[in-house]
Formats: sequence, structure tokens, C-alpha cells
Amino acid sequence: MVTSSLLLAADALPQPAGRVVLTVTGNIDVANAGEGERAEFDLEMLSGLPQQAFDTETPWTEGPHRYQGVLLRDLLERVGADGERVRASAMNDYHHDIGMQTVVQEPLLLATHRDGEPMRIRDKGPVRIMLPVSDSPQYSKKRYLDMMVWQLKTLTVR
Ligand SMILES: Nc1nc2c(c(=O)[nH]1)N[C@H]1C(S)=C(S)[C@@H](COP(=O)(O)O)O[C@H]1N2
Ligand SMILES: [Mo]
Repeated sequence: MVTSSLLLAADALPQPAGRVVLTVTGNIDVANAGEGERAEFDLEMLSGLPQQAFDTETPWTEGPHRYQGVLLRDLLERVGADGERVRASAMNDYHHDIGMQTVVQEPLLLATHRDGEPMRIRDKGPVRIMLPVSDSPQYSKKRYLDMMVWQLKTLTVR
């Protein structure tokens, strides 16, 4: 990729000390692995980014829970992502493409904590894309439910 002023201005990413829970690849300016191809995050690095939280019910859980993490848009900004869409791929074969306009407009959260606790793989973590379903009926539509990728592993910016 061509060196841009964005790259010069961006802070380098540290190396993950713990298990890598999320990898960002594709059209990014800030990387820490694979000869500048990948940005790898452990839980502590994700927790060190600006945190957002909301309480919401979901079609899959009983009662409201508090989800906390970094907004997808803030994470993509941190790695200098530039593209039309981002592919969210899970540990299983599920993946879903989210347009960059949706990323900017909607409060898509990379939830790492539920009710203050890290989400285990069996809780559909350690990273799950969440929306505040209780805040708007639109988030219960298939278009949005499909974005709530659980056991998220990789984000690819295209
Ligand atoms: N990793 C993963 N995330 C996923 C899916 C999936 O199959 N795998 N299904 C999507 C769909 S279609 C819906 S409706 C919601 C809820 O799926 P669930 O009912 O299996 O929890 O998760 C979304 N996220
Ligand atoms: Mo679905």
C-alpha cells in the first residue's frame, strides 16, 4: 500500500501479549503482524480502546444483559481501515458483509463483556457483534440480526 499521511499520523499497535481474539485484515494502514497485513488484538488491547455499553434483550437470551466493548467504527478507525465494506467472519463458516455506511451509522458493538464478564466461546464470545435490539424494532429485522456475528474471528476490509 502507498504510504499516506494517515499512516504516518497513526500510532503503532503493540503486540498482543495474550491469546489473539480478533484479527483485522484487508485494506488497513496500521498492522502488527504478517508484514503489515494484519492487526491482531488480544482481549486487553480491545479493552484499551474506547468502550461503549448498552443494555439489551435479544431474541436468543432471556432478560436484558449489559454488553460492553469497542464500537466497530472505532476499531476500524484505529487500524486506518479504508473500504466499501467489511466482512465479519466467525469461528464457524458463517460470515456476513457489512457496508461501511452501516458501520458509520449504526452502533455496531464488538462486545467482549456481558454483564461485566468476558464472554466465553460457549457464550458466543469472546467477541460478538451486537446492536441495541431493545432500542429499535428495526434491529430485530433479519438484515440486522445477520450482522450480529457471534464467535467473531476476523474482519476483512475490502
Ligand atoms: N458465528 C455465527 N454468527 C451468527 C450466525 C451464525 O450462524 N454463526 N447466524 C446469524 C443469524 S442468521 C442470526 S438470526 C443471529 C442469531 O443466531 P442464533 O439464533 O443461532 O443465535 O446470529 C447471526 N450470527
Ligand atoms: Mo437469522
